[in-house]
Amino acid sequence: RLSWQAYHRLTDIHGYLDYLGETYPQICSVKTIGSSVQGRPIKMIKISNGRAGNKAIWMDGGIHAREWISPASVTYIINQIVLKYDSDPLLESVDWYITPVLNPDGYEYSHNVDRLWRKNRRGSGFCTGTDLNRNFGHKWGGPGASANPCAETYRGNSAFSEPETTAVRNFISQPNIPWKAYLSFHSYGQYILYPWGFDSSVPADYRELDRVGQKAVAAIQQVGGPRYALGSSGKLLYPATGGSDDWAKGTMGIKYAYTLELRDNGRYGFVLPAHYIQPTAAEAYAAVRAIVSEV
Ligand code: 0X9
Ligand code: ZN
Repeated sequence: RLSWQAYHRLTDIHGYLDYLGETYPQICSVKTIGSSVQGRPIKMIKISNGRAGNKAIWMDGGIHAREWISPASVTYIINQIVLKYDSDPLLESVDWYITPVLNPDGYEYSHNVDRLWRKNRRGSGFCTGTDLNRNFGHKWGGPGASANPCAETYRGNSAFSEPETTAVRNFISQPNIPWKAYLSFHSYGQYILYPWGFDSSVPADYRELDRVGQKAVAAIQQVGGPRYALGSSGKLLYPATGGSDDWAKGTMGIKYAYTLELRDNGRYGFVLPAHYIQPTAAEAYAAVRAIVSEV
């Protein structure tokens, strides 16, 4: 129903999730976990055989509107999980919670109006939008997140001021889900990043995050991908507060929190030609498998 040779619009992606829910009702259920500023649904697919003792894994894509390879790769991963679920013990041992487009308004805006739009679509006029990856509630309002609504990294009015981030908080905060990993998909730069992002310090267990990250780096190379760089985002990139990964680990206590910055290395940047979807998504899936098998 979806192809991975072109980038798709929001309704096609959501239609694909609904199709999976209808076609594989024993393992797939689709839930709207919230609505965007402009009222679009934020859809999440849960893939599970309902077995007690499964690990819970969260994945999101499309926090940043222009990073089209992220929803494309996350939907590819969904497809792989569903098609191979019965024949793969690794996939079956997980309850997958996956939201391919966390910023649906921004995603549509990047298709309709401004290909390089990053933020959500809060407000209107000259300075629109909040950077959702500066709006999560761990060390919100610190370095690397602007108080200026005109900035690309505007942090919002307050932590979780946006319905898109609130939807994640509400879902993840539910009791009795044994979260093991939180994986957020972005582009570009070919990085596997772990906390902290808020400054250049690292968590006490960073060696373990690095060990598992190395497995992901190796898995990507094994499927013919490039060598992704691995490290804490505050060191490898820049300090930036209010990210989803820091909140997942720092506030929610989810040990394995990663941001995957997919292709490319800057040649095309955010405007990655569609023929790169297939290899990029395949290496993202390999990285996910490597991480999940270690957590
Ligand atoms: O700056 C970001 O939000 C991410 N890079 S992007 O080019 N996709 O915008 C990196 C986020 C890393 N994590 C934290 N800073 N917490
Ligand atoms: Zn991003």
